Amino acid sequence: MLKLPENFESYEEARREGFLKVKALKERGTPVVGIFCTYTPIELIHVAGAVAVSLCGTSDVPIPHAEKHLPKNLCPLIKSSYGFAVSETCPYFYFSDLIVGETTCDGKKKMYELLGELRPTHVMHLPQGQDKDHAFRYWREELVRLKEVLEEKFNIEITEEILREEIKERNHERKVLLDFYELGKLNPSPISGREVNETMEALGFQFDRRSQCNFIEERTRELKDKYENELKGTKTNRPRILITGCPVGGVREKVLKTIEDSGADIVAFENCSGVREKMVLVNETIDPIDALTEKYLNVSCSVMTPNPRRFQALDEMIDEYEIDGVIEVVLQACHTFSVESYNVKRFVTEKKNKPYLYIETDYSKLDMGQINTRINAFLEIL
Ligand code: BJ8
Repeated sequence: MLKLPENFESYEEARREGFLKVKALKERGTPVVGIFCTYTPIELIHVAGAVAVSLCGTSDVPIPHAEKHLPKNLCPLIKSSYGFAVSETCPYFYFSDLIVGETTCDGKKKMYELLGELRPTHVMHLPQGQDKDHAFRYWREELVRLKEVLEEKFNIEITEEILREEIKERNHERKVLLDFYELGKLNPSPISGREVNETMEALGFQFDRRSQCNFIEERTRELKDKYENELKGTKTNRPRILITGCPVGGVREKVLKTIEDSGADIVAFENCSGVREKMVLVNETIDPIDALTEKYLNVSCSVMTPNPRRFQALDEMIDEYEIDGVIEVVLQACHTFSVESYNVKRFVTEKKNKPYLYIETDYSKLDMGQINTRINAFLEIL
């Protein structure tokens, strides 16, 4: 069983410490922009002189507050995010000068209307597909509008030059993070999936981007050495699992920990808790707004119809990470991922000839026993 490093900062620790860091930034006059989604062109927020902080809720604690305004049968990520906001229990929301959301799923886009009553909220309208000619023009227009909103809000001019510099810097960060993720390609893997997931999500609360990169580069080096010196050439009977579907930050203990405690290694995440956004860099040679439009339009989320890029990513990842089984995690009432799961199952079992398990869950602990049983039964057949 792979152990977490001694200096490992859990997601919760990072989130808690981030409160003080964001407060200090605010006191120095740095604006804070709250975000929710991988479609957010984060480069524009950085060049506006702001820090971007994730407001995606991963706890069931604030959900009862949300259910006073929202239906019970709604995705827990949406209810948790809104519950933190409406109960004023999330300092990141409290410190946000602006919220940027996108019209991804129906639940989120309607929730933003309510959020707009609590904080200034700008919603980018996302095309529903990627391949029609006008999708690019439409999304580009939305990026230009966001740039103007940020310029006006923070009284700053975003020039082409600073945007180009930011794109380079962010591409460098993506390469560093991808290198870390790709440790999972080593067999046996030197890193646990839980560490990968917590480390990546904790980064959302660390605002010194240079030291973040240094930390990740150092950890990647350590783990490569560990593989070379201790693991290379050895065999393990732990099956290699790929996680796909919805973001899993809110079910980390219930699903990810159970998988690893039950004897498997999570070596890859094809979801927004993983490489989805990191695999493709922003083109540094063309107009920067065109480049960002292209980059973010092509995120392979199930809110797009059709969504061929997800299947392409699954195809490549199952081979490159030597996957033995795929587990899809869908959050309750997430219709796009839930409907798409039929095709994912067919693709994984028929085209890739790999076992597939579908788990639909929420942030409560009620189904822990059932999930445990299903995961153990699935691992038995691998
Ligand atoms: S790019 S995965 S972060 S939308 S909130 S769609 S789980 S019902 S989070 Fe997402 Fe952006 Fe896509 Fe990634 Fe479903 Fe819940 Fe909606 Fe959700």
